[in-house]
Amino acid sequence: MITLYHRPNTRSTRFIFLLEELGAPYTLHLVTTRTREGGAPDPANPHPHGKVPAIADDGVVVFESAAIALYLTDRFPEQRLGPVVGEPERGAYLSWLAYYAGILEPAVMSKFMSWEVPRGTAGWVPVEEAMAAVIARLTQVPYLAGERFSAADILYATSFALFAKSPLLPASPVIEDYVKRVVSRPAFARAMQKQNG
Ligand SMILES: N[C@@H](CCC(=O)N[C@@H](CS)C(=O)NCC(=O)O)C(=O)O
Repeated sequence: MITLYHRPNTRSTRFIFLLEELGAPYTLHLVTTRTREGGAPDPANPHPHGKVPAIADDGVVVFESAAIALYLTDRFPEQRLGPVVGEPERGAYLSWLAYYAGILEPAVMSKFMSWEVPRGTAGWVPVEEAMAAVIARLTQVPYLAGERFSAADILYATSFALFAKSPLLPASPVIEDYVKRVVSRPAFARAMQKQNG
């Protein structure tokens, strides 16, 4: 049984989406976190900074979105939501999962905070350059790992959906179509219904 440490309307909601896609047995453990308005981390949350998401799988703790996505798709391979070791698409899958945490999120936050990204020293790039790479990929193939939907798409498309009307991300019909493809999945609707616990 998987326990998802979760606060509604946060990055942990996308893991209800993934768990629903996987048909995995799970329970939600609602926790508090810091927010822009205040709030405090919940001591029950195993994430080292009290952030969500985190999961526990019969005592095995995993935190950070990219790691949780990989752990869960490896743990439930029969649903084919992440290419496994030996499949050629595994390379793209791992790369785009790591890119999400290491480049896309810092790029979006840099723009949000109006930080100039120091070229040549920062490990990430300005958001316009990151989005150009994502758009180039999604122009070649329908999903980040290739022809098949994967957990990487849950991370990216739910983020893009959140920023759909914001000037943080450049407008792109490629991204709009991609978001539609992902959020029209029935598991997304189930996640939205279940996310309040
Ligand atoms: N790098 C983390 C980010 C998680 C994160 O920042 N989650 C927010 C909610 S969307 C949170 O828990 N914030 C509380 C805090 O920063 O203390 C991941 O990708 O899983």
